[in-house]
Amino acid sequence: MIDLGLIAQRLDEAAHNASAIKQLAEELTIEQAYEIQKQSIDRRLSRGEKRVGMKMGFTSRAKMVQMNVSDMIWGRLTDAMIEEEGGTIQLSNYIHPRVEPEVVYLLRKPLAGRITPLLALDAVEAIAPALEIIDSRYDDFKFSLTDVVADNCSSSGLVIGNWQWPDTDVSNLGLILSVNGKPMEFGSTAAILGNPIRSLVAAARMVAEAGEELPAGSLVMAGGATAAVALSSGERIELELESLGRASFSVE
Ligand code: OOG
Ligand code: MG
Repeated sequence: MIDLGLIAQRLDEAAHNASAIKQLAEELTIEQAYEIQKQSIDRRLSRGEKRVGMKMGFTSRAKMVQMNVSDMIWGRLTDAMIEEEGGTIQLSNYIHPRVEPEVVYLLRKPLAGRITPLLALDAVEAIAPALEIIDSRYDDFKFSLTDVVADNCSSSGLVIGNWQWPDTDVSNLGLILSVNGKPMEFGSTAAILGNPIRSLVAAARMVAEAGEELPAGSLVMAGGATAAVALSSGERIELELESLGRASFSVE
């Protein structure tokens, strides 16, 4: 018998203490991996954190190729993960953080189950440019699909730019991720499943498969549009997203 609770504890402690652990030796099913994720996030909730939504992972080819994983995955977001837009993060709070450009949806209605893109859009209150800070708890950022699911999909932080109206067309917007003013990654929101709204559709389906729903007020991160970039101290990270705006933070 695999002790899922013990693995959840090890992953939670690794995240809490910013210290890496070895890749899991156990052969997990995907259901067991999601159960570990749930239990490790429950530990955070019992320390007073609040669920604020969901993140989608591997919704673009760029991310699948970079991490050598080819299935869509999802993780749970808590309020403690939200970093101030334009603020500064401390590198010492992370193991080996990376940043990636995303878009984030804010829901005005609950979503769950099989829905059309039109229905998904109808539930959107606002859309914003976002930066996700991912920080795998595994040595060298190396993992299998079940390892990364158990580790809450490397979820660590998010920075949200200004909210825009939900009718803003985000299907194909150019984006630049720069470090200290130097462009590092170029891309388009179309890299996210052809249109990021499809990520919201998938989020509603996957959350329902887990017996949950996305309540009104949830944030849904659509997934990285380009490969992620490793962070170092002294850097200023900025995302410029055509017609949506910017999001930025500094690393100390
Ligand atoms: C896993 C998380 C994937 C995304 O946007 O595709 C993800 C990882 O790359 O460590 O956040
Ligand atoms: Mg991401």
